[in-house]
Amino acid sequence: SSPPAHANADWTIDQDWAAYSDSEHDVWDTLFARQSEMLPGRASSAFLNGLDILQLSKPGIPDFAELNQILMDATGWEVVAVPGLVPDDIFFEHLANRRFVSGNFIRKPDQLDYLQEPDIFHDVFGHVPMLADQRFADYMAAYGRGGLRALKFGTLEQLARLYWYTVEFGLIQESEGLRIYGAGIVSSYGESVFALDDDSPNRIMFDLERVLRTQYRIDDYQQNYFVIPSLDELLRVTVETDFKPVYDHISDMPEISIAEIVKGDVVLNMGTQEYANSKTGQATII
Ligand code: HBI
Ligand code: FE
Repeated sequence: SSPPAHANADWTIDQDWAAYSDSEHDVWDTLFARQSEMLPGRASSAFLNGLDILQLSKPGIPDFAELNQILMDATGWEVVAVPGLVPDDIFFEHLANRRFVSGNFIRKPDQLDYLQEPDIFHDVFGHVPMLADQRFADYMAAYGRGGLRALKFGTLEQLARLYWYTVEFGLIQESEGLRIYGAGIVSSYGESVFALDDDSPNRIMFDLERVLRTQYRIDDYQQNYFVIPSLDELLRVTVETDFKPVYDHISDMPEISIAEIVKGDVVLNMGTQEYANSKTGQATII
């Protein structure tokens, strides 16, 4: 498909920051206050550092020109405005070139908890703080390059699961405890609590092949979350792995459904806060 008439060939548009109304800035401030209050002790240190470095606590919707001065210096990334969802090839091309696309619109006051397309609060509050971390910044650019390859191989469905279970809904094991870093969680009031505290979902140690085989749900909180041991490890695994042989290897394996535990999974026991092999029960040191 081709970009709307007011957009550039790469689907970017002017953020037009001066056009936001007072009530739109108020929606940002309301969402910001609610999320930032609960995130200490829940969000990863990388995310909280990013909020701080990027000065996102300033009132009102961030002005990308200002934000980009800091972000560029930190990791070489910039945020560009788009009208909404963009085609996959355009999305990956931007990521590979260290441009994160953000919707320039904000949800209405009666949609604080639910919206269909990612708005500026999800995109900027949820995603951009992590892009101030060098390891995550490099991971996202590598993901963009991987996306362009996946389009050629016809394996976008598999690769999109990696984005879903890390960038959108990832958990990280820090020395102080389990933390959230996925944008879909940190930008959601309900899921920020559910993902860490609720007894029902599984928290499974990240395994690349396992994640690429796992379906996901877009209609409700996740039932399976994947836990990375560190951002260094996430970056290492993804840049050191040639995904083509992995796609080939899993092509005739069954997909894994949204709430399933399979042989080999290392799962967090919420009672003991220890990880154990799901079948043998043997404890795992991480
Ligand atoms: N466009 N604006 C926008 N934001 C996204 O997160 C996005 C997109 N287009 C495609 C896309 N995501 C997905 O197809 C990829 O995650 C695979
Ligand atoms: Fe997102």
